[in-house]
Amino acid sequence: KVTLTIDNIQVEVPKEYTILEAARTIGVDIPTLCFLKDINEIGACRVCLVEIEGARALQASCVHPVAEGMVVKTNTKKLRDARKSTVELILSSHNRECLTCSRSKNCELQSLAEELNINEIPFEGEQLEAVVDAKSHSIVRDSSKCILCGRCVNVCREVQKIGILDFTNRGYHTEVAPAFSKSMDEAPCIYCGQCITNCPVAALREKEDIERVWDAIEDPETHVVVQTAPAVRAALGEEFGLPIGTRVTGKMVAALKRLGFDKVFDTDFAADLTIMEEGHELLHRIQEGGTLPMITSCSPGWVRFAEFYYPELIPNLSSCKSPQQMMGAIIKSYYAEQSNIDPKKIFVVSIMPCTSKKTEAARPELEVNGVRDVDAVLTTRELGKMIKQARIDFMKLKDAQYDTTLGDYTGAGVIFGATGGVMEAALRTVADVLEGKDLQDIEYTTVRGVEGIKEAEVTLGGKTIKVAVAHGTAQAIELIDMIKSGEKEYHFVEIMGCSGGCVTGGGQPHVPARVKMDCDIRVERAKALYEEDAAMTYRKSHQNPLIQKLYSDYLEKPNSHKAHKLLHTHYEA
Ligand code: HC0
Ligand code: SF4
Repeated sequence: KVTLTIDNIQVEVPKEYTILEAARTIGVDIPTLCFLKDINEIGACRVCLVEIEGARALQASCVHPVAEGMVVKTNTKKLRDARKSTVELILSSHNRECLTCSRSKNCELQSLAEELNINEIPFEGEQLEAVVDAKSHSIVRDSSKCILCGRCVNVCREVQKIGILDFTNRGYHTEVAPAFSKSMDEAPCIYCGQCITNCPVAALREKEDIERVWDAIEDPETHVVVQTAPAVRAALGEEFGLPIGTRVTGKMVAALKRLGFDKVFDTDFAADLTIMEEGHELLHRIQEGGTLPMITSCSPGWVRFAEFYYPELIPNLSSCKSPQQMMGAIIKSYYAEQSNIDPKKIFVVSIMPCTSKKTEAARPELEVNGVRDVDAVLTTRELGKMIKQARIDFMKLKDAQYDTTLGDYTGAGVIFGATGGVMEAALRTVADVLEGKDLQDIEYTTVRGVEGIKEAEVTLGGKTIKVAVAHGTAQAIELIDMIKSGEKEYHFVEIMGCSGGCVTGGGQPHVPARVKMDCDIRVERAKALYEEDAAMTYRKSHQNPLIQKLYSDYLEKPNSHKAHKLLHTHYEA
């Protein structure tokens, strides 16, 4: 430990701390811009400057280590002026269309300018011609909004170990873009959107689809059905100022009904359906000597990653479509038939915590007879915007229930949204099938939590099943390498494209870097899901009465011919 003085307050902190961290322990919040805890600690933007007694120049507190006896000042005129000039310089060449910007009011640059009391930009910098790349279904890159902080570059390179984005060109012409200034859809980008949720401004954002959804709602001829992914309920409240980890399932359903959707269903129902199909696929592979380990294929970021970087693993991917797609396929077949609605008049919208889901919904190999399962995908953030556009007072909404038919779900479906959730849900069902009874011990806590790679071994019906879970593509690489080298053998592996799973997907509400310093949003949001699971009557997918009805009325049994036609696919290298 070392003792130092910050703003006349003595503080004792571990010697590895930076000045920035030390200051926070006494409630002194030094402003930052490029800083992203553990990911982008490069001291590049010079906003976090402090004065250190005896040092000649001002120092970047996010990279400067503490030292015994150090005397630091964080709030002097000199510092305020220096920070102000730095931000003014950034703003001078920034596209300042704040009024029409998608990040207005949750832009970290905007809040900083406000905090520093910047009322005018004293000089006009040269503006480079804007490059707006909106070619992909998922992500828009706008160079005129980029402040070259490098946060996205390091997230993609270090957290995801992919490295799509980098600084290109030199000096004044520097830009952050895929190599050779390719568009995002020409680069092997998996659309995980981690670059978006870590961008302080609007240089990276999702491709919005709000208008198309409003049009569908307004069209009296169109029957608009919406489904909500498991993780959305754990984060939507943040758009309305609720604390991270507040579960808002009932209010979300109420809001969707107010927005005018004809039916509100839960993707969790289809998560239960996925477990039925995937669980039986696993048992079949184990019993018939199929390709093992079987690897989940519900995270579209992960599927793209496998296609680009590990095509040899494609036979390992489960043939099950993701819950989002299964839900769409069931809505346009079973539900359409039951409700006597022409499937061509049904427009399926999904609310997803994910940007890659937008591209998944457009994949031609997932279509059934040339018809898309899902017509539009909105992120959690876009749903937040629609609710605000409709001027619905979210906080005043009374909890509402999902519509019946496809709105019932179990706790197993809910936990899909957190890393390890799909595995735990699958184990709950596979265990009952192999043991032939309704087991009571259903919490597989070893696969929960944010540890990089999680493993478990369960002995069921005299058979030992080995499983592993990875989240985020960096961890996926590590796990795959161990499998490929023969160091590890598993029957079943869950991989999600984002660290933490869907709760921290690229479509979830933005959380400023300063908040992420003290709070692991993966943990807080996951808690909301495990809480909902614990409160459910049914916590195993096969116990969902509607799933049982769907099989007896329509699909016959898991992996039946009909189930294959609607709910499975195959990926090609
Ligand atoms: Fe997920 Fe899903 S759990 S990928 O994390 O499997 O996006 O929330 O909707 O499809 O259910 C995301 C979340 C889903 C799907 C489900 C799966
Ligand atoms: Fe990298 Fe993911 Fe962003 Fe693509 S979407 S650039 S893979 S972080």
